Amino acid sequence: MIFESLPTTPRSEELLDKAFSRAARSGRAKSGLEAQESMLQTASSILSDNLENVVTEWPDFGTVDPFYYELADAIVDVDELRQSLSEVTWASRQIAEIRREYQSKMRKSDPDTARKHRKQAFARMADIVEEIADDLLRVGEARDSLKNLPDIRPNEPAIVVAGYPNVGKSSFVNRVTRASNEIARYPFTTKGVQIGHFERDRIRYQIIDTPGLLDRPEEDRNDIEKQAASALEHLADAVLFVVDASGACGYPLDVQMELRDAVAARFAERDVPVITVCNKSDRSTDAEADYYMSIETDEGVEEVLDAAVDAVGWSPDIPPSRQE
Ligand SMILES: Nc1nc2c(ncn2[C@@H]2O[C@H](COP(=O)(O)OP(=O)(O)OP(=O)(O)O)[C@@H](O)[C@H]2O)c(=O)[nH]1
Ligand SMILES: [Mg+2]
Repeated sequence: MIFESLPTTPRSEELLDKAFSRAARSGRAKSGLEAQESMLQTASSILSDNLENVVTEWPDFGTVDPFYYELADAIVDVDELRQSLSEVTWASRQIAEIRREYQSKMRKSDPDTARKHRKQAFARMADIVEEIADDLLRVGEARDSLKNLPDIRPNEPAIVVAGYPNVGKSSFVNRVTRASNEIARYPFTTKGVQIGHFERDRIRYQIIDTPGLLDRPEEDRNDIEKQAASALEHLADAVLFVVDASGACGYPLDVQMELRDAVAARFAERDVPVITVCNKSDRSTDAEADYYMSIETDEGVEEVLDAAVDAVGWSPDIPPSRQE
């Protein structure tokens, strides 16, 4: 997960406290002009290094995988975040600039004048850091909400399981992934997104159950859900659309098929195959589907999995970076 390694973002007061108290300590170890120079050097490098570090661990949103972009954008406003990151970069450079300016002013000056310059430099640096206080807060909040996102990897093949509630999506994911499941909390759905893994021909597949995201018509979704659905469109290499012909799920089949058509149309734009699977075949098979299965009796389940793997179309002999 690319957001996992993001470091904590300091708040402006914390950063200033740290920089100026270290500077005071380094000044106490010396005297005269040397003390003032050392203080300037210490404070400015703590400030500009820390500000730079805030930015460098973030991925470049201009080139990041679209799945991550959409995902991040569903949770934080990426445009605002990028703006704040560039303000922080600006501040880091300003601090370095101020240091250079006062270093040359202090050169060969007497200790009293040097002290005056050093104080002036500190005041200007503090102004700069205070100016970006809100940006640091915004970056810190974004980092906190993105850091613990579940580990979905855009460079591993992904099979997305979609369909109306109660049709047996979770039962299927549980059945094919056994105990290797992880229920992940995403901020845009009250139910957890479930991510399971299974292996075929040494390739690891992610299988993702998406409650609350692809189980309603597009127009019933709010903006954040739309964004999350869009992230899934970027991620999926194949979609299993599960229907329940028995009606036990509580939704008539024609309504389920309408949603299937809408989902299929959306994914067709990205050339992602959508396979229609009629589940609960122990009760009814009265639906036009590509495959029929029953989680209850285990009939047809392996065939559905094979079909999904085929649809993904990865070859075990090609490295992941060159698949597709
Ligand atoms: N008879 C029968 N019941 C099944 C089958 N598969 C699942 N069920 C039942 O259908 C109900 C719903 O299954 P879930 O797997 O929770 O359905 P879901 O699609 O994940 O539902 P949401 O998480 O609400 O979207 C459960 O009571 C299952 O036991 C099947 O093949 N046959
Ligand atoms: Mg479920």
